[in-house]
Amino acid sequence: MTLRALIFDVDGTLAETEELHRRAFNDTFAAEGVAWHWDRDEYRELLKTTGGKERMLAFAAREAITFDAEAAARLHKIKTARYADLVDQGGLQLRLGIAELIDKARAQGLKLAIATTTSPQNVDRLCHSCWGRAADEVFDVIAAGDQVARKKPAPDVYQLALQRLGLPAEDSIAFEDTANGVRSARAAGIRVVVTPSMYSGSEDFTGADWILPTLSRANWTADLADLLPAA
Ligand code: XBP
Repeated sequence: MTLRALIFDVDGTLAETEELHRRAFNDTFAAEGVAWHWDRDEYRELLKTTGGKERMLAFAAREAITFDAEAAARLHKIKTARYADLVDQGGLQLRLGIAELIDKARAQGLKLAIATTTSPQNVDRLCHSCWGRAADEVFDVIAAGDQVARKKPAPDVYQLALQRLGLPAEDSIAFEDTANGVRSARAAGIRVVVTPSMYSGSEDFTGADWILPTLSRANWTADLADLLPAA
């Protein structure tokens, strides 16, 4: 097998963004007169549903609140704008090892891709904040959000990333932080490294090929070091 591409999840994997997403949801609810507030324990539970619109719909269904896809889309638009403002305020940092791995992969001619549940706009804001560059200047391929019919844990977004890369699953490695992400990558036939994040630490990562605290070079196992681009 020749490694040709690295495919990254975004939220929780590139950076710990979920607290900003949670704030953006709560600010939106308050601004729109919606009497919902998601604390951390509630949000950990709600994260089992991937995608912001889907998450609001799942919450409303659980609470037996009348709320439809149109209402979810309207609130989500406001939430996305609020999230962009929060990211633009700065303070987000790439997780340990990410910047170095991406630099080295680029230098060695590997393709770099994104496979995320969040929107392309949010990926772009994060790249501007963390790299000072647009997302398509950092990544060759971006597969995101509503570009696929079924969000993670379905394989769709990873299959779309592979299709856009023009590569078979065997030539890639995925980087994830959640059980849903691991299932999605594995269902697409891609080997996956998981680095648990602040909200996903207690999840069951069965199926992951590697579980590491961070992507820092010091944490790589010998077999991973044989595959990934090093210094
Ligand atoms: C994580 C998610 C996202 C964010 C919210 O996505 O589940 O839903 O919490 O994003 P990933 P949106 O880890 O796959 O990047 O509100 O933009 O959907």
